[in-house]
Amino acid sequence: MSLLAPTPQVCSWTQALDNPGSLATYVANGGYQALRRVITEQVSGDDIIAELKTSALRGRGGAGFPTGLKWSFMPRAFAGDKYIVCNSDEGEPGTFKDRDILRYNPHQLIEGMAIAGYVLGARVGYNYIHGEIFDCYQIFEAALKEARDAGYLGDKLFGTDFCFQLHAHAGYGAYICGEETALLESLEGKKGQPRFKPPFPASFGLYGKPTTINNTETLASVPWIMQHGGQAFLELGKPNNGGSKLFSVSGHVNKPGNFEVPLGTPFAKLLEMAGGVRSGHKLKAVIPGGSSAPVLPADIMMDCTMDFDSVAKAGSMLGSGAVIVMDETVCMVRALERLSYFYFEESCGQCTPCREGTGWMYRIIHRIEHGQGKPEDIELLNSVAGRIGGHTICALGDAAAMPVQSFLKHFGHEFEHHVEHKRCMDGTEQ
Ligand code: L3W
Ligand code: SF4
Repeated sequence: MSLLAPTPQVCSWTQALDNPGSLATYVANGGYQALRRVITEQVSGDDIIAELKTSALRGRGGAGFPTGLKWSFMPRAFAGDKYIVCNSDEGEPGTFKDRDILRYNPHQLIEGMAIAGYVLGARVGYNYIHGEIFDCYQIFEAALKEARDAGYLGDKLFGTDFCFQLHAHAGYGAYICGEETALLESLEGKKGQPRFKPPFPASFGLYGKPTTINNTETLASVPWIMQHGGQAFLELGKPNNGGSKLFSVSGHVNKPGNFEVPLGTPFAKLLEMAGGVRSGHKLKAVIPGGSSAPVLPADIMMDCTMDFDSVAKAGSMLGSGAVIVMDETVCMVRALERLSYFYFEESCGQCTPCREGTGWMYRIIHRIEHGQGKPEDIELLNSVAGRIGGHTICALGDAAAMPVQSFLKHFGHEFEHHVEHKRCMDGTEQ
């Protein structure tokens, strides 16, 4: 499978193809055939969902929820308005994969969304694109126009009665709008604040109507599954973790970037593909799934394979597949201070534990980092983190608490050193 270019096995897609994201390139490489087949042969929604379940495709936005199961929650017999929404609100620190699908392979996403519309009985879809990647919004808009002009979107597709309209929507850059219900609120023109769940969007979604929301990479994986079959997709990866996946590798590596590898690939192999740890330095720690995922020390990561179940077993989350690599020069107190500030800034403020707790955590870490920490601060930090997780409307609260708990668990000695000596372990004054 190739998520970043319409041709498989293209590693350096921008060099290999003149215009990788164009409709002509996509169609020349088999694009829109899956959509044509399912619509003209009237493949049943049940069969397509069964294929997705066989594929073991799991959500690529962070939660890893099984896509076939999610689609099965939609009341498909319901004749009223229903929606398919793509979450391209990529804002998780360390994550930069969905924007490259939008840039280099937008038609694969459009095809995946149209297939989803057909299966779920949605005649309208929206792609909500993060505000800070406006170039991607423009590229996606241009691809939508190409698809409409060529008859892949619109009324009576391929001469059948199926109609599907797809629109792009530019967000304004708030991280919280990547949470699915905040995204829906924002799409409705309201303040982007998460709703209580349940009800889940499958029963009460956009404008209160049944809605399925999937991540960009998830939906872009659907045409390949429809072309090659769920079993072939499953076999690309491993049981319960089908397919290949994009990993955004950043930090202290020689060749940061997006890498598409089968789920189950050893972390050591992925690190090697990213050029290894920058020369002369040693691996210290890795955040394997975006900033919300717990950090893991080097020895645990070097024994870990990159799939949802293995990373969970190792004590973290595969999340959105953003791999943040840190070498031995990183001060873990400084790194956590930076992360905590992000969650403090991005909390929407609805829940007291998150609104107040993220501020408390940031201020405690800030004073530890800046030589004003007190011995009781470390326990206080753990206690505040423990009172946020599981006590909020949405996962941002957990996402803010988990890094704190994992940094203290694996690198607590660095926090103690800062408190005791008012400086980093490498001797740097604060
Ligand atoms: C109907 C049920 N639907 C679950 C649906 C639910 C959602 C999906 C997964 O958070 C994570 C978060 C971040 N009936 C259902 C049901 N669903 N039970 O299944 O739900 P959930 O609540 O497990 O996850 P979530 O709220 O979607 C996502 C983590 O991802 N994360 C964030 C990444 C951020 C980006 C970005 O910036 N683009 O990807 C990274 O790790 O912390 O834990 O659709 O409706 N009974
Ligand atoms: Fe808002 Fe935080 Fe509550 Fe989520 S957990 S709804 S971001 S205050």
